[in-house]
Amino acid sequence: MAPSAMAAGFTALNGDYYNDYFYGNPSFFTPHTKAFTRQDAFIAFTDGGSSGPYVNWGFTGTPLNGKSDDFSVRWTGSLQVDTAGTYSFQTVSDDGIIVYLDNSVIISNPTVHAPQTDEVSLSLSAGSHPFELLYGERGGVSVALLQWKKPGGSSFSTILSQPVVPTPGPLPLLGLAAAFKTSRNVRRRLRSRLG
Ligand SMILES: [Ca+2]
Repeated sequence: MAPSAMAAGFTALNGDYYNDYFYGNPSFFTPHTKAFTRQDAFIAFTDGGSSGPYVNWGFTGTPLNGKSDDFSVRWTGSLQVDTAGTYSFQTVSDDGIIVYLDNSVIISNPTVHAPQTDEVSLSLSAGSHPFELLYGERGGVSVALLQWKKPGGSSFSTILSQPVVPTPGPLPLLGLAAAFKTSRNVRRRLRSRLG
């Protein structure tokens, strides 16, 4: 398929989640063992401390269940650009964040900080661009957001994986709802059998 025929966005967005804070150090990730990996639909997560286009981290049912401090994520993937031109990228981070595109750092705010916005504008060719984002949460509020503004665009929007994959946040709730429904049906059947 020609690159221009593919939808703009991430063709894959692999999230490797780690149990400790990376302290803004890219060398943290390789020697450490990740807690789990999942495919994310976008990068727009918080623990509820900020308003915006966020979902909760969705750690329920993962090895980071109950964790809200001292974790890190390394997202890797491929960013598909359908139209050549000037793209603006914007992150909101709390805490450290480093973004690579085409194997170069395009945003770096690696310190422990309250939510901060960083922006960069780049000229990009149409096609596939290697992407990596390092992020970590030390304590308190956690926010990780990546948005882009396409050539000629007037506002930022969250970059989605194409095809769109389910958001991780609601899944555990859907699972609980299904489990609850099942247990209710089982109880009903038991009651009808006993009664
Ligand atoms: Ca924090």
